[in-house]
Amino acid sequence: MSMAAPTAVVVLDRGNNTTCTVNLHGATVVSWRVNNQEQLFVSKQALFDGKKAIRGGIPIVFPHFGPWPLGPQHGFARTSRWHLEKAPERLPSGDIEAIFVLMDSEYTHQFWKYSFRLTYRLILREKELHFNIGVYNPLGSQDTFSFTLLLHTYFKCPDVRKCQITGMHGCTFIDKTRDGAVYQEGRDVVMINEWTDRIYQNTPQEHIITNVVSGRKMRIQKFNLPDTVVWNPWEHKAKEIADFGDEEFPNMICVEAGNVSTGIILPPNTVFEASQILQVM
Ligand code: TA6
Repeated sequence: MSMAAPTAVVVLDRGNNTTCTVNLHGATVVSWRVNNQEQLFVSKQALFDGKKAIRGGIPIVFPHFGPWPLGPQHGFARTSRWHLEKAPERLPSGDIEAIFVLMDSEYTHQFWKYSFRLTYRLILREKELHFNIGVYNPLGSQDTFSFTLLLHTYFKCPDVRKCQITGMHGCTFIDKTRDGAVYQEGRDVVMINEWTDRIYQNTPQEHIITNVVSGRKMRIQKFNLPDTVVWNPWEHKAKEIADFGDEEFPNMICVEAGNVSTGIILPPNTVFEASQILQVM
């Protein structure tokens, strides 16, 4: 008798149609519904074959943001099978908590020799989703390693051209649409009306995105994640992405909290912690 594949999806259900769904492939949050309103974008072409990163939701980028000579772009965390360490549980506050873990394995060692342990704790509140990430270099490990880390969040929106993103004014950014040239943001709010792929550095802890789902605002708070990537492939690049619909680019905006400008150096027996809070306003 063949054993059924273990459940690949974990649902945090707070009631009132407020839920968060996590695919164990990459511990990718693939849905966050607040009073039955989906806040995240997942492409209709997204693949769930366990081979490719899921196109949408909140992929976890570790241990390397961007093209990586040692392995897959954006690292292996988003294409690894994570373990559910703590099943969804209601806290005294009424919020729902779940914890996911990824440890080094034969799969990860083919790219990166280091021992590590990633913990990913989600807390679903009434109109907020909290993320706490721990990166551990275990006791007994001989090696110091460095890594970059980012939450690659795809927010859903009716029309990206109407979104305004606060919190970038004065920040230096690397513009990947202009060969990685470095500029300074002069605008109080960033708006998107073309292919946009920018790594804003040392950004404030808070961003607000206007005109997301139902014309609401999304508040992003981030801790120990000093960089913010803003991405929309626009029409031309969207056509080049197989698991992204040609007509989908107006309905998403990636605003990604990360620590990607300089590698985080982690000696043995130490931990790096970072967190993010998303709030529907
Ligand atoms: O976060 C922006 C970015 O680095 C873009 O350059 C684009 O490559 C995007 O990530 C998606 O990357 P992926 O490997 O998921 O196709």
